[in-house]
Amino acid sequence: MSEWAILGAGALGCVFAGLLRQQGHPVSLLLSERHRGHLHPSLELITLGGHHELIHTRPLFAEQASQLSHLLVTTKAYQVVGALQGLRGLPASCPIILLHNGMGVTDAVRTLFPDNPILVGVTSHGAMKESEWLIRHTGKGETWIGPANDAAHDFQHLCHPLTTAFGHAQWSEDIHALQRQKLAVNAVINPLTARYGVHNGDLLEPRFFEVLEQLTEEVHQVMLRLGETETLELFKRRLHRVMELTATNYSSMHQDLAHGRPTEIDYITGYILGQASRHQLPAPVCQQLYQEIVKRSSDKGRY
Ligand code: KPL
Repeated sequence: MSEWAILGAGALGCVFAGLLRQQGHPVSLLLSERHRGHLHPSLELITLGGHHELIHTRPLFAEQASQLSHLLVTTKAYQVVGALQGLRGLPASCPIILLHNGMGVTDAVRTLFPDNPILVGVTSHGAMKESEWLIRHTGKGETWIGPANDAAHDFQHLCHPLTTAFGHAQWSEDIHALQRQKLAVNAVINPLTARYGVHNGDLLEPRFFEVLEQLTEEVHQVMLRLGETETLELFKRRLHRVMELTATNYSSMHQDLAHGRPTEIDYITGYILGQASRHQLPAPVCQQLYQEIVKRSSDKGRY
């Protein structure tokens, strides 16, 4: 079985490491400098059924990149480029699958690795860190992958091991459309839940009705300009479904802000604002949320 390397030992990366290991794949975790010299502890995964499983992975550091054959990048959006820059020895044959939230990173990765197959992935699995190496899989979701450069067009076969491990993985030639649709959901749920300190499902309460409506419309207007064809009604239905399915989860932005980590605000709300300004669309709610999240992050010294 082929080995998968995971760059980004956050909640989602660790869950994916666990799911791949459960299917017998060797998995290596690319660790950052702060882990050097420390004993590599085992990952403990709390499965959807509540079982605790120890997951054995091979620790690797950037200078060992020449050993990689399949790379899943599960860092936060703002870490992708910096983390990949360290992997100069990556073989040109190694596909790089980018799984971060938000948009605006892929071009830089294409420039860094012009010969590697670059793929974008969109996933709706839920994951949460209980402590550094104790990870909870909080929701089973769908995973879609697709090509982000010419070299990646023949990589449909990667869906097979990923489907077996994750329960679902499908190929999309138009992965950017799916990435955009996920961005639209994140641009509504993430800043609102982070700003108000609530679970995803709480946004369905009447007290959020007005701000939710306004933000949804602003984001939808931008999406239309980006080529999206989904109607406002369908977008609202999709949003509600995500809020219902992830009702008891805290969004990733809520978790980042609550734990004093940097957020992906620039790649989610910031991206929407950039596009709104390019197309001269008003986006006052987006703008206000952006400022509030940035302020809260900087109050915590994280911006
Ligand atoms: O992707 C998510 C995130 O938290 O980043 C959602 C879909 C909002 C689920 O929490």
